[in-house]
Formats: sequence, structure tokens, C-alpha cells
Amino acid sequence: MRSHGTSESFVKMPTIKFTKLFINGEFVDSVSGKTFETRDPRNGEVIANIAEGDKEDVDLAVRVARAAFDHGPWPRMSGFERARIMMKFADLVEQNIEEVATLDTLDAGKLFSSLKDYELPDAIKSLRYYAGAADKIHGDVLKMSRPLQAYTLLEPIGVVGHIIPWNFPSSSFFVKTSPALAAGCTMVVKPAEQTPLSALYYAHLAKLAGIPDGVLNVITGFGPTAGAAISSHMDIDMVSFTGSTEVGREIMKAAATSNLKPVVLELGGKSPLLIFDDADIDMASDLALFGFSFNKGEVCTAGSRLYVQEGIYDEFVKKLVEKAKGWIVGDPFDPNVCHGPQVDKVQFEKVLSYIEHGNREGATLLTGGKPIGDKGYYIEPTIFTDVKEDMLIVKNEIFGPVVVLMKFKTMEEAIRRANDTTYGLAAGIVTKDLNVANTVSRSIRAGTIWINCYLEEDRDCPFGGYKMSGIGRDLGLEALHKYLQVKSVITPIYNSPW
Ligand code: TXE
Repeated sequence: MRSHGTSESFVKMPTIKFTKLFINGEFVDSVSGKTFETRDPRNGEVIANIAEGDKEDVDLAVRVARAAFDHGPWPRMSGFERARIMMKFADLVEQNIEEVATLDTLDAGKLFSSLKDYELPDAIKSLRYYAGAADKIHGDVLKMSRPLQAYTLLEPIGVVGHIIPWNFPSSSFFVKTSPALAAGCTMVVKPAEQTPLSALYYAHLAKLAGIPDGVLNVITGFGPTAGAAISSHMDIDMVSFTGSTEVGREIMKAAATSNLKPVVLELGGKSPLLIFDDADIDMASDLALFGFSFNKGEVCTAGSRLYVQEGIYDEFVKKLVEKAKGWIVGDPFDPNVCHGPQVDKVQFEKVLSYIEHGNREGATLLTGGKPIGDKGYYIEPTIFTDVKEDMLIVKNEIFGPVVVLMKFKTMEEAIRRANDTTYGLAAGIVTKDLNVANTVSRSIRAGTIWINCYLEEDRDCPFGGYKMSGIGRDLGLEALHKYLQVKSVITPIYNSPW
């Protein structure tokens, strides 16, 4: 592992152009005039002061979003026309990819190269994927058992609240807003307080692309204030949230006690990766390391519980530890670095306190376990073994580069232990035996199963959780339908032989 260097040689630092709330097509101060600081996790220094939106600002944004929905052109124009504007939006993001990648790296400590080469191209693909669906949204003609003519209309659900996390600020922004835009909804987006910069930049590009004023509003601010004002708002028709299970529960409660708005919740995970005796150990150890360390472990589907079959256990452990020691932690602008700093001090301390817990509970630390450097929030990839299933490091989502390694004997035992969690977001299987892969993938209660790969995804592939990992799905046409209402239209047929 190597310590972090400086960034200046790798990238040109941008001027921060957008720091205010975006309401009705304009950047405005918050009603209170308050601001908050967004900080660079490489050193804890302030990047910019951002307008702090609260309930009054959410009210203003909802009012214009409501008007844009009830009277504006966006829900009424043809899907084809909405698609044309969304495609332009996608082109603009593409033209500014380096600048937005820089913003997310500064705000979240994410790898610049990974943003530029994978996450942002995928975010842009979300816009294009759903633009492609915008003019193909239609209902069915129904077979009735009485002399009635009936059909369904698919209509946009209305004003949507999107509450976004900090681990994938751009990807989440477009995974959530693209299907809602294609459906003809209007929206209020609240990015996470740790990572407000790219969302404000996207608001600016949305306007340039021709998205009408009031359709896409961005309120920066904190969860218990601005976020809670969204989930409890009487005039928001749906909330889509990605974040912690605890806050997901709060959002569902607020939705229930306000206007019973439907919710889509994409929550936490503690995903198992099962490695069988017949696995290629080299490939399996690469997947395992990537699975728990990618994006510094700040991934809801991180493979944070590793189950390895007894026949290859010792050899696998040796390889994994060796590879973890070669994993480079450092400045996220450096193209040679494998992971950067945790997003902020709170998350940094949370991860370190779990590591301390692991040590105190008697787990064996095979490698890592320490912060790196004396500034910034860098943590080594950390591997624990000799753990018991009731330890906190085995049960809880740590959301850092920390994995627990366990040995199993039989497939049945692996399935039982993999399912021994309140979460159900994802799981991975490494084996050459098709029957084992098929049996295990059907037996694990999780929304995504990876066989001989890990963290693969694409726009057409629905994504979401079983159990306490969430409700509903992002991505795929599945997600588009969450932003649509179904209306049945029925009319009698008189004196017809049909
Ligand atoms: O998440 P929060 P935090 C998990 C991960 C992490 C833990 C805590 O384990 O360590 O959550 O992170 C907004 N009403 N995940 O505290 O609070 C908040 O402003 C409405 C997993 O940062 O859930 C932000 O925009 N909104 C995860 C968003 O919710 C509220 C990604 C997420 O923040 C709110 C992030 C409230 N009362 C964290 N309180 C994943 N599934 O990928 C907060 N928010």
C-alpha cells in the first residue's frame, strides 16, 4: 500500500460555478440565506459554501414542479420530443465529462479515472436508455367479458422527490431522474450534503438542453431538514430514495403519515461472495478484493462477507492478502491509485470504529486495519478472519474497505449462512459447476446474483433489494413503470355482435 501524494500534477482544478439552489430554472439563495461547507476528503479542506435548503425552499420547489406538471409542456409533449431533449442533455454531460468527474472526485474522493471511464458514461447511458423508451410508453387494449371497450393509459405519476446518496452522486442522479423525465414527471432532487456539486452542474446542463423551467429542481441541504420536507410533503406524489436502511424507514413512515405516496427504497447491504473449491483462485481473489475495496467499500453491494470452501481456503487467503497488500490507496486523481479517501470524517470514523470492534471482539486481522497518512480519510483494505456470525463486523454494513473471511464445507451450509442476514441486496458465486451456480442463485434471497463476476450492471438490468435492502427497483424498464400510473378507461358497446 502506498500513501497519497498531491493532485495538482494530475488534473486541472475547476472553479466551482454553481453553489445555489436550482428552482424554476434559476440559481437562487436559500430563503434563510444559510449555507453549508462541502469539503475535500483528501485533506478535509473546504471546497465551497453551498446554499442550505430547508422546508421553505422545498415548498417553493414543489410549487413550481406542481405547476410544471399540472400546466406545463413537459408531461404533455410527445415522448419523442422529451427524448430529443434528454438526448441533448446526455450530449452536454458527455461534453463536460472531465469537469463533472473532477467535481465528484473533489467532493467524494472517488477515483477520477473510474468516473470518467465508467461511472459517467453509464450515467449518460441512463439518459439515453430512458430517452429511447420515452416514445414507447403505452397501455393495453383489454379483453372484457362483457360488452365493454376498455384500455389502459400509462400516465406520469406526478411530482417526484429524489433523495440521493453520496457514494455514487452522478450515477444515482441519473439512475433516478432519467426514467422520471422519460415518463413525463417533474421533480425535486436533493443530493447528499457531502456531494452537492455535480447535481447543481447537471441542473445547469438540463436548462441548456431545453428541459423546461420547473421540471427539474435541485435543493441542496441536509437530510433531517430538506430531505424530511420532501418525504412528508403533501404535494409530492412519489419518493425515490437511496441511502441507509434507518433513513429508508423514516422516509416510509413520513410517506405513510402524509399523503401515502409510494416509495422506492434502495438501502444497505451485507452481501456474501461464495467461493467454491473448483474456483480459479486467481480470478476469485481478484473479484473478492475488487468486491470489498472498489470505491473504498462505499458500495451498497460490496462483497463484505466472503465464504470460501475448505479445500482452497488456505491458498485463497494467502493470495487475497498478498493482493490486498499491493492495492494502492492514495490521491483519487492519480491514475495508478486503486482507491481514495472515505467520503468524510463521519464515515472514516465509522469504519475505523468497526475495525476496532473487530479487534476487540477477538477476530484475527490478516492485513490492513489502519488509516493512512496524517491528513485526509484514507483507510487500508482490511481483512478479518476467525469471526463469529454474531459479531458486529459480520452483521452490520461497514461501508468501508473491510471484509470478513469465513470457511464453509458444503453448498447447503454456504446457502444457509449467506442468507443469515437482514439484508438482501446482492450475492456472488464463484464456481465452474453450472448446477452449483444455478442452485445457489435460486436459493439466495437477494436482488442481484453475480456468477463468476462481481459488481457488473447495466441500464437494462433491474437493481434493488430483498428484505431490509429495499423496496422496488432502479434501472431497467421496471424502474420506468414506478414513475407511471395505470388508468383504466371503459366504455360500453351497444348492439354489437362482438
Ligand atoms: O446515509 P443517509 P448516511 C449507508 C452506509 C452509510 C450509512 C450512513 O452504511 O455508512 O448509510 O450514511 C438523506 N429524511 N448508506 O448517514 O443519512 C441524506 O441527506 C430524508 C448506504 O450518509 O441515509 C442523503 O441525501 N432524507 C447507501 C441521503 O438521505 C434524509 C448510500 C442518504 O443519507 C434523512 C449511503 C431524513 N430524515 C449510505 N436523513 C446505499 N444504499 O448505497 C438523511 N437523508
